[in-house]
Amino acid sequence: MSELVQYRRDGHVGVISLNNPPVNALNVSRGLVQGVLDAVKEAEHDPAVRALLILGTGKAFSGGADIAEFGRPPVADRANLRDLVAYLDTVSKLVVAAIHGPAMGGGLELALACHYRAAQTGAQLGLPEVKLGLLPGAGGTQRLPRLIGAVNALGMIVTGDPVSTERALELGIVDEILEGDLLKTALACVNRLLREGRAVRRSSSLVATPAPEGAAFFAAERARIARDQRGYPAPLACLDCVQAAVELPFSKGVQRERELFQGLHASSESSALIHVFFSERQAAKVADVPEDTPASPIRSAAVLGAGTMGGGIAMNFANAGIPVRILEQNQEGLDRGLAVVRKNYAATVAKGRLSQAEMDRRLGLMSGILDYKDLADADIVIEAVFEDMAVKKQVFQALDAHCKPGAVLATNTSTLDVDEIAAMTRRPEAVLGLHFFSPANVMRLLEVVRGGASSAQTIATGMKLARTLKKVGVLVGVCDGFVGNRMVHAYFREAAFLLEEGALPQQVDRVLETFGFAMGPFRVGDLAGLDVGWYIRKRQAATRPANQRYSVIADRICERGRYGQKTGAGYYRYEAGNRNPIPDPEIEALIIEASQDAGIARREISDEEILQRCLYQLVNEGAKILEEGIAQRASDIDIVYVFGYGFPRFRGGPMFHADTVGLPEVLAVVERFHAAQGEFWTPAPLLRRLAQEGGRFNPRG
Ligand code: T1G
Repeated sequence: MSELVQYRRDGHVGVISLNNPPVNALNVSRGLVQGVLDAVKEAEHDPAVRALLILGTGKAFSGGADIAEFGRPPVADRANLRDLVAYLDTVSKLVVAAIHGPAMGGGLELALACHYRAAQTGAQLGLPEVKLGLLPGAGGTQRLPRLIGAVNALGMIVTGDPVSTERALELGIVDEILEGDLLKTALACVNRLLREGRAVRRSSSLVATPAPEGAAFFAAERARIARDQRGYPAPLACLDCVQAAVELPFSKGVQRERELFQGLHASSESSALIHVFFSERQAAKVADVPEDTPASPIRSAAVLGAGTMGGGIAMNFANAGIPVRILEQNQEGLDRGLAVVRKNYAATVAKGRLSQAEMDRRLGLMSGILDYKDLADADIVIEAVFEDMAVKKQVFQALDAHCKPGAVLATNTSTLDVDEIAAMTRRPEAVLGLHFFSPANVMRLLEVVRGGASSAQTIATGMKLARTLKKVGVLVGVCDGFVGNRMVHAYFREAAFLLEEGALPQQVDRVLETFGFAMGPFRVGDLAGLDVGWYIRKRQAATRPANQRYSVIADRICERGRYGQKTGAGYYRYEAGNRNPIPDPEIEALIIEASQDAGIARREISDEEILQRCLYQLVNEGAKILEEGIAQRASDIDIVYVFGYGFPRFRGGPMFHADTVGLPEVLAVVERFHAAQGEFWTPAPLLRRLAQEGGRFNPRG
């Protein structure tokens, strides 16, 4: 028996325990699955055993197949999950799964192949394979519809979202709820079932209840999924499997599931989604700050500035149950800011995603103050004041004077030098950047900016706070724009050059949206507000080299008071109350004039060139960021871009995408643009080195 599985007989019950921390991933190569199969066979042939019990040790029943094994060559003479569930279907004795914590993916499929399922409250039961670009590949698409019907099964499998124990009981996934010690209550359950003479009940023998609309249900769902999940093949394959569960015998349905799984397993989308899954977790690790580094406890917080960012940041603390004060210069600003917060919560309540009581509870955790003295007992203070260095410096001098020793002082700056800000205090070791993304109460990315003086404890506090606020924290270094904004600056700059040379906003946006971005660069600009960038460019004008290429298009648009959606017009025109971008001849004329003024003869630009120039600016800048140590790893850059800038998850992030294309190919294109376009295309040395060595930004897992 593998050390990953324990087997023992307790009375008439053969108890099989999964023991593969942290989540009992159903590993094949190290023999966990084989161990379970061996235990089941031993129990099946032991006359003293009348029933089997399968459960997980630690915090989970099982998090599913071991994703770390994907992409590796299959291991010979080791049973896999399909072998195990197939054998379970032949076992003559009652098999009970006792579930606690996550029973996800193959873990739930293992439970579904048992005859009876009992679960503790607080368990999570789900088939999230679709989120990895896959589908449940161990019979789940055939067993779940037979247990809970096609409609409910399709909902779970296509969304990949887990259900609670109570919901699983309602649906029919779980047969009873266990209260108390898992093993004790599970054994009592099995012995009771034996006394009741409970028969073996194979989910594979049940009939899947079809949708009332019959096949029309699947046709309608297929159209909806194709529309809503463009670029993702897995959801449609999931639908095909559930339809097979309704229309085909079990064995045929399992074959269909296997065919479709293999197609997805080989897809670049799945590789990308698995890369994002692991990278999101890897980003939480800081190479030179061990995971057991003590973090400062955050029991109360304060935010400076009740504007859009300040209010959004404060909501994160209230949402996490942490009391938070908001400091403003005057009551009017405070009232305005708190009114926006209240409106945001009320909108969530109106959508049914938050109860009124919970909204009131969260608002009760927020209070407004006007005096720095009231910051004295805050464990952390985050400033979100005007993006101006002189203002930030004043604020940090005041914070240093009023905040208690040990308080962490954070700046929400998106581009300014955190070290310069920290130097205004007597506690630079307690200063860091916490760069939230607007809207701060929605966007999950949080760039944790380590200053040169930031202590390990301060960094650990920032990374732990990201988890507490349910953000994806990525540690970044100090430079203009850190990781995300530095890269997006290069991306927008190149998009503007494309306009000068012959493209129009609607063509560039269409190309990037076809690639998978939710919005192309010009629609993003109109949404975020063009005046933000305009202000930054004016600040940078003084230091911009005179001979450096610069596009005036965005400035000229702003000079006409066209800041985007908030003014009803930007790169596009907008009808009142409608966010749909309408190409505007006035902007086309402005662009053509800018080309003339720049002495550029406009030309037809191919979609491929547009895509390569926008993407490879990201990749080349990312390579420089990596080489300068501003990001710890390429996958951190991918996470910043997926969670903060809408890079399509099924492409894995800019650096993963470059690896997928192949770095020699990327370098060749960058060098071609360098020859044609000059300065902004100098290949990053790391890109060149890796391309020449046959390397990757993200080493293979
Ligand atoms: N395989 C390998 N490692 C896994 C894993 C898995 N399935 N699930 C989690 N981990 C690692 C994770 O990388 C992290 O590692 C640690 O465990 C803790 O994870 C045939 C084909 C189970 C709800 O998609 O949703 O089954 O960073 O921080 O917040 O049909 O992990 O510590 O080194 O997320 O308590 C389908 C994925 C697989 C579930 C626990 N299963 N996991 O959440 O911990 S495909 C999934 C989760 C499959 C079959 C198919 C969550 C969790 P490290 P964590 P958590």
